[in-house]
Amino acid sequence: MKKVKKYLKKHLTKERYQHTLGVAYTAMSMAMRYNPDTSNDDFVKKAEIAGMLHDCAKNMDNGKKIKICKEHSIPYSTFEENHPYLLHGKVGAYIAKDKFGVYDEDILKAITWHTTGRPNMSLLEKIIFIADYIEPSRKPIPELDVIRRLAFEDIDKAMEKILGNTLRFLEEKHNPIDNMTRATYNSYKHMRAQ
Ligand code: DGI
Ligand code: FE
Ligand code: FE
Repeated sequence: MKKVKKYLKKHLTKERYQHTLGVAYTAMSMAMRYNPDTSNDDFVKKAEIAGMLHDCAKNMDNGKKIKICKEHSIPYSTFEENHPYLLHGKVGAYIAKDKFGVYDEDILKAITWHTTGRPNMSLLEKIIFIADYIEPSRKPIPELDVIRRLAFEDIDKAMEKILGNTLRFLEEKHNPIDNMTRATYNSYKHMRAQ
């Protein structure tokens, strides 16, 4: 973890580093709450690693992100090509693996999908997605108080609410929306309708 922290301090802005620590601690708290095997802390440790690394490629310039994707055959959509900031998850997972030897697929997926989510997310993926949204240094967002409570009470409801609010926010700002973000939202909405 020392090596990871050193890398992050070098490559992230001060605010982004602070956010990263907040996500890691929040993810660990949620992992303690939802730990599928309470006889050990493996899951909590995974949440810490995923949280620490989720935004490791956030401050990388867009050209470099595209270059890494091309060089390492990481598939990306035309939408992502036109909005390369959406690629920081995929590139981040590559760095986690290549630079820090993280091979756990669940951790790599949690990093990969933390921005748009995806249908059928694992528990760890949901935890990172939610921790990213609710960590203590997040600027005030509508309904943050409700979502923070839901995060520890009903994780799927928290997912649905975050996705719904994110889509509303993007639509209000007339920002284009990635199909994956919409697909993720629909999957949680349907889950509730069943
Ligand atoms: O990297 P962070 O800022 O910590 O958080 P993030 O990786 O979740 O990125 C958040 C931003 O991504 C937020 O402003 C909403 C935006 N976003 C999420 N889905 C989409 C999207 N932006 C566009 N244009 N389209 C999407 O589908
Ligand atoms: Fe991010
Ligand atoms: Fe983040």
